[in-house]
Amino acid sequence: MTSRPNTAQIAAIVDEAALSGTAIAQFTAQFEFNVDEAYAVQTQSIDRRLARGERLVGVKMGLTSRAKMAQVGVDQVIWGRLTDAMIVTEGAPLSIGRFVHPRVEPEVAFLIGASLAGNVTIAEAMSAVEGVAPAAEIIDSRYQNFQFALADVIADNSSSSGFVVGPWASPEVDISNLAMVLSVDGRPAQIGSSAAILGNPLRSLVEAARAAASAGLTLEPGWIVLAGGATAAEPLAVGSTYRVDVESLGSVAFSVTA
Ligand code: 0L1
Ligand code: MG
Repeated sequence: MTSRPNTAQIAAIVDEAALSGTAIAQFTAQFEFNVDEAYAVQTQSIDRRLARGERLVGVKMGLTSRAKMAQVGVDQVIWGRLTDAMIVTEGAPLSIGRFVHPRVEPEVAFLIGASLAGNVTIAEAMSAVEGVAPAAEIIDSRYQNFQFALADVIADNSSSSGFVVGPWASPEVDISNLAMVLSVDGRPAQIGSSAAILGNPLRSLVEAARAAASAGLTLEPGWIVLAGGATAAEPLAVGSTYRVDVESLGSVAFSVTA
């Protein structure tokens, strides 16, 4: 173990790794680093983005399904912040030149219609939702070999990198058990159910309200909450097209360029 940098210095390291698309070593392999410190780092790294002009547009929940936990060997629900710079426009090609080793996973997105924060019930969470949509999250761990421990991934804004959201549907749609398929170049690569997301993606929204409040944040009207991947993620390859279909909600697709 070497002497450790402070949280602001660690925030600068993860922020610069994300900006330059350069892989870094896990912090937990170098010094003692706990979850509270990791969330402090996440806040400070996002503050650096906001200082550069980015805007907070929501929250992502991570590792909300067993498939996701198994893929990365971390078994706790985590969260991160979404900024406008992470928005991928549907239909526009996504250039992955700035990423380290990007992957994509099928998700359900919530559009927040009324402020939500703290310990809320599923019914309260539901009544704050203006729309639900199929979504794809592009994750990109900044750690070498996509390997990390819990505190590392939290400090890295829970691998948040990009997201694309399909058409908004009515919040009246029952999203508790919808078939979800992630296709690569027209072939199904991952098949799952929205029930894999904490039993019901609305539970993930409840967790998002609690998590945001722990950092002094409120889920604001107009914000997006990504409920988490229903299946393991697939690596992105230049020239390929990725599509997420969610039963009753529709689909969202994007293509990848260098
Ligand atoms: O569920 C997720 O969005 C994943 C968060 C971090 C773990 C990963 O990079 O796969
Ligand atoms: Mg995700």
